[in-house]
Amino acid sequence: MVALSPSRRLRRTPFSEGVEAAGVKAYTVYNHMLLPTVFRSVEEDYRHLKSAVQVWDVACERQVELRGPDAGRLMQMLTPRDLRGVNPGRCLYVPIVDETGGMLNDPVAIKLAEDRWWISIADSDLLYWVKGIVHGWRLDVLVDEPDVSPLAVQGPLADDLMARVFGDSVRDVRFFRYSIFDFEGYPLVIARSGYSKQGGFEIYVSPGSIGMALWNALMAEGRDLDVRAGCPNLIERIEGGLLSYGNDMTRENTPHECGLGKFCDTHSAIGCVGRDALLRVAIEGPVRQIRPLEIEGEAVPACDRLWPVVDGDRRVGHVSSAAWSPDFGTNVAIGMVRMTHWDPGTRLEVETPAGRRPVLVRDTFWI
Ligand code: THG
Repeated sequence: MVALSPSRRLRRTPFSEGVEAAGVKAYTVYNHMLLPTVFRSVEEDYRHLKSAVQVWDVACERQVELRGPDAGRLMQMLTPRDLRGVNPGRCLYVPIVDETGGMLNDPVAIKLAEDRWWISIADSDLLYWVKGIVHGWRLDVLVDEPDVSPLAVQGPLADDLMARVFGDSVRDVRFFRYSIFDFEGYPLVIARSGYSKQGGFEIYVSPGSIGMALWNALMAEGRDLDVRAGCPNLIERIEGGLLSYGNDMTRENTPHECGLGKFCDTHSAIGCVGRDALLRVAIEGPVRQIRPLEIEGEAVPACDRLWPVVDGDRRVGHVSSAAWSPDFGTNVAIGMVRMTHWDPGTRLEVETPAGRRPVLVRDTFWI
């Protein structure tokens, strides 16, 4: 690969200076912002994530803030997940769909107050969809992108590191809940969440001007824990079945095809965009769905386009993400498979750039 040309469109983050000092080796672009993908090597980063603690610049998880009397009504229009009974202090993984039931984003929604939400978005320009709905329905709510930059602390030693910086009470934050903690006089939202299965926190750093002070404090306090700069790890996220919008799903897919039916309460989500379309697909059930797939043979190259999954000469699905897993000694993959071929144990083939390989449909992800 070649270098990325800096420009105003390709946004840096409040932590970019720390990321560069830590020796970042590769970036991707996510929500028009830099997102590190490799520090030492994907495999070395993976090993370290599973054994120590890492600090991740995930500022690219931009917030769409909803503020005003109609914020709650708008949030429920945006997702088929039932939000009644949700109180401030909660984070929720919510599918966002268009009027056809097609996935627009799969963010984490944070309820800050009855009249205030953050939508912590995956890689699509959700702000424009939200502003369009507000304008079309004449809702009384302000929508914008605040100066909030998530910093994730992930790994088995995350609690120990966070307790040193924020005090022991940070250990009491429960999964997908948040509390407010002070850093140098600034109140910060800290949630137990993050894009790994190793456990940890996400700090919603605001304002960005304190970003490097917090980054440096975490690095200094974690020295003896072997804290390192890290980033979402391809191998670990596939093992854990964490989906990537734009890779594993797009507007072509319904939440049910993505295995996100458990986050849809389409009957009770009155007023949500796409409800009629989803009621139909919820009754019928999807005819293809995301599955964990094991690709046999040597390590496969990076999956930067869909790899056809075939039964003989018939295309029955595709692989969208794949990586060699050192822990499981096989290529782990995420794909979409037609219902005629999706039963666990089904043996198919996948057309990779390294040739045709046997592929096994699994029951569950690896972790
Ligand atoms: N954290 C925050 N914002 C984000 C992400 C994040 N925005 C972009 C992207 N990640 C959104 N996608 C996901 C995908 C999976 C999860 C969170 C965001 C996730 N899933 C858990 C799982 O599948 O095991 C838990 C889901 C649940 O039980 O509610 O965490 O990571 N702030």
